[in-house]
Amino acid sequence: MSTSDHFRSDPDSPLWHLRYVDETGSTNTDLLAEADSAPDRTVLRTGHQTAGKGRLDRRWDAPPGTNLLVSLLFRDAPEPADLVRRVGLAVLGAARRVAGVEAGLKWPNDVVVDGAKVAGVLAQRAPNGVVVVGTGVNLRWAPDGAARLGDIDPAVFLEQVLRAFDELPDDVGERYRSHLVTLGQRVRVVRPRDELVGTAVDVDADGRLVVVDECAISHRVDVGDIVHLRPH
Ligand code: BT5
Repeated sequence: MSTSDHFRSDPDSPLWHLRYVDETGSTNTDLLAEADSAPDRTVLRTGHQTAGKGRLDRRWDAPPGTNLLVSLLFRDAPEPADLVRRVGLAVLGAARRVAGVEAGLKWPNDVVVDGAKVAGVLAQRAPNGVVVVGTGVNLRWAPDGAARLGDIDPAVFLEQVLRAFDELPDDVGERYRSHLVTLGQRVRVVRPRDELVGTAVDVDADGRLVVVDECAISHRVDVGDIVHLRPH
């Protein structure tokens, strides 16, 4: 089944163009293929992905009908890093409203509850500058070691994500920092070619994590996975 609809979170916000398909490969891939034609703020949700994508060619899993799987397309977009922050904060807002759960953000793109991943965000830019940001939010199902928010209708959760997105201030820098549980932690940064251990002290304007290593040398990390370590 495939449906389409429009949604405006309040009278001053632009329309979201909502579409739903029962099954597809990846909602991010689908919207990237429409980068030349789809209107700004197109939202594609699916009940099941057969090739859900994480970062760095990893997979995103969810059994059919269990979780929120959605991608948002933005024209004239700011930096992808800014949109990743916005979507992460919007998922946080929806988790608070719908499930009463206070989630946090883990650099670069995770939403966590008590340290366990409950959602991931993937931003991709098309050659024409359009940015597609996808998120998978665990509602009724989570893999081992991950978290889920509970028996929540994915469509209801999505509406709250879009509302929370529209309520964000123009500059989300401070809000993002205040929810970033990575800051101040001892971390191991696992990068494609090496690892780095240090303390995460800041995120710069480009979204890079600033890590001070044990020799007090400061590193700006743009790609990598973070393991939160116990303090010394
Ligand atoms: C992410 O990647 O966290 C980005 C996930 C984005 C998924 C959405 S769903 C809608 C849209 N369409 C797509 O095709 N993708 C987006 P990353 O940080 O690389 O995390 C991927 C890793 O998380 C995997 O290697 C698994 O270890 C783990 N994982 C897979 N499914 C998971 C789940 N449901 N919950 C928690 N962890 C999961």
